[in-house]
Amino acid sequence: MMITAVEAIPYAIPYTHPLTFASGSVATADHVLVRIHTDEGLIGEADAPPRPYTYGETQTSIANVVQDLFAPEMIGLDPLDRQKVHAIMHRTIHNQVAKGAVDIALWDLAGKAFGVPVHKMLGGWTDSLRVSHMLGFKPAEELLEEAHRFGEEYGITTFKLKVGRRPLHLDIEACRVLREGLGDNVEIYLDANRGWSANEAMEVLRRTDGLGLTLLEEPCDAKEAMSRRRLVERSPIPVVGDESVPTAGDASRELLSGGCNAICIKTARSGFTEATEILGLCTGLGVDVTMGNQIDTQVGSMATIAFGAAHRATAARAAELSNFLDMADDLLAHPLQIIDGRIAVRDLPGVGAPIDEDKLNRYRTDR
Ligand code: MUC
Ligand code: MG
Repeated sequence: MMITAVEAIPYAIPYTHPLTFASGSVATADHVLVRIHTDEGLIGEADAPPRPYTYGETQTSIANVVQDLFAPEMIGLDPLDRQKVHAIMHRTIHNQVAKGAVDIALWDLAGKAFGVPVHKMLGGWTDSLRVSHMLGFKPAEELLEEAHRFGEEYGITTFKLKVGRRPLHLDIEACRVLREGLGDNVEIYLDANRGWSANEAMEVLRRTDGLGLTLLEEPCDAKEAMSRRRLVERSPIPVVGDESVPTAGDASRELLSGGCNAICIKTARSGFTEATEILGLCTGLGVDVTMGNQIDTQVGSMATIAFGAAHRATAARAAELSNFLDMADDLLAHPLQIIDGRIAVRDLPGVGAPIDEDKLNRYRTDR
């Protein structure tokens, strides 16, 4: 099999409920669909969600990097020779989301070529994942109403609260209202997207003591190494690295230097190949992982599901898989469903995310 063409198709789908968090806000899914074509007629596909406030990539930069830098070198290669494609991508630094999408599209192709679902190729641990829902910035009572609604409609019992606001009492109050309103059997954890200083995060931990919060993700910038290490040493709950750990090298640096003691894996920025390396590092060191969401579409969420369901460690905690519910539409041909708080894998060859061509034609912005 040979790669004959690589497409990077920009498209835009609005959100019905925009998500706001400490580092940014998402009102439109202005993503890129990466498509790798082969001489056998098989097509590998993956979604690339640009997050300029997190990694510096934009819709245009992702499309350009894939088309101008990666595609010319990839054409003619066997798509199963993933390491050769990685060697090409390695020559360009950063651009994690562009690289992640190319990697996932290659895995999608491999699954389609072998007639096997990728979740089986990667490990085949389970056939469904528990879902965690992300709550963006809102007044505390609205957050509680949203959490109740997601509990009732979808059976979700795990919530990641976006924090990192100032004054700190806004988030402290939100934690208190959610815990009192949801009871003790619901898991609540926090993600500050670097919104605080390490000392502010320490103050929040002190003032939320007793509320049973389980994780604190990216409380401050990991580059503030000394204060971050002090926070990690003193925190009673694991401090999760997210945007500070897109690669295995970043994860090893942050874990070994004490910048975090748990890792959020996101397939959108690590692909399956690098995510596997990160996961191996974490299980080897005895560090917990979460499956994160880069404000993914259903197409992107299917990739997270394929990877998360493949491994015991990634399936242990609820995976962040509900952001797509706030989108007006999607490119996925068969909509995902959350039932009893879980999403099932798809037993289709590849990642299991066939695209609705009519919808792609409707939402693509390059024609
Ligand atoms: C998260 O976990 O941080 C927000 C920005 C981004 O890149 O991902 C989201 C969710
Ligand atoms: Mg995060």
